[in-house]
Amino acid sequence: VAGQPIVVSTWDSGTIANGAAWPVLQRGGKAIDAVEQAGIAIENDINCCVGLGGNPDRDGRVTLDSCIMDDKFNCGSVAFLERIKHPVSVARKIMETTPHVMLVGEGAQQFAVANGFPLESGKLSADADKSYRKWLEKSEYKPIINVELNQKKPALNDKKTFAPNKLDNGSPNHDTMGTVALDASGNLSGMCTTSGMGFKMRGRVGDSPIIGAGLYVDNEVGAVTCSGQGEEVIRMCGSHLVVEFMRQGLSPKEACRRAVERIVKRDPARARDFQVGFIALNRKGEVGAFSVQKGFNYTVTSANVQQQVFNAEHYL
Ligand code: SD4
Repeated sequence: VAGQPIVVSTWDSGTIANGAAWPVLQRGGKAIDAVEQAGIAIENDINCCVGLGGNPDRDGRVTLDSCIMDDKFNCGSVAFLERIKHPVSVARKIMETTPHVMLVGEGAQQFAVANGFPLESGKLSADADKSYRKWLEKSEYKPIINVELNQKKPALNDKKTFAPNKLDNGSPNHDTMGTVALDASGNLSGMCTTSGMGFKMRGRVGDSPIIGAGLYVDNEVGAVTCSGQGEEVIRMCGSHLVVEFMRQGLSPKEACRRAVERIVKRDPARARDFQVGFIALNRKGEVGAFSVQKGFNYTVTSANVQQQVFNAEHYL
């Protein structure tokens, strides 16, 4: 269906991503180009959770995960990639020029360098360095739910202690950028890019570079991406699950809600300690989102809404 282009990104930092994607869509460009621009823009931004300025793993090294998918099930992905500024573009290069979908670690870096991506210094950003030093004082691996929960825990009667929800630099921990877009020709694409959970084990890979987990696009149905505790998303094939719910006729929001419900139901008590939030865009240009906890938001840009941040409804 040719129609109105639209781009949707996770979190309110989605304004940066959408800000780069929208001009591409507005001039009639392709969704795949729009989402790549979204990824590049947020990877250029210095923040806790995406790109080389993000928080390191527990050995003090920043390792990046990203993937991209177009309207024809073409996809590319990188994981555990170090010292390369634009993992989303490396993922696209893998998609377009190799017989593979996914490259990781040293091999991904070698491929990137061979394709002209500069090898950066590997030095932590000032904020990440500060957060890492602070983290080393206790060296505890505690995923953080999200910034809004800083003031308020979900209504519970148990005595579980929650990790603080802000890093020392004031940034939310969960800030993986996922972007899905529909272009004027009616084609969908998506991308996801992240530095992963801060202070993760070395070698840990989350959902964000995994096709079907952190991102999935089926041009006949819709495009979905997510943010949050990657392990919980991987075990349910989260984004693919949301696409399949939409295929069955559910609205984007209801499809996201059903996937969240699946994740929570596995262990409702444990679900109080993590966040997962999905965003979905169907081929008609309808948008929906849903999260486990309060505090997940997303940014929508289209000719209709201009650019707006919405709070997602949540399960708990
Ligand atoms: C991960 N899903 O590595 C990512 C984390 C995230 O904002 O969403 N951070 O599990």
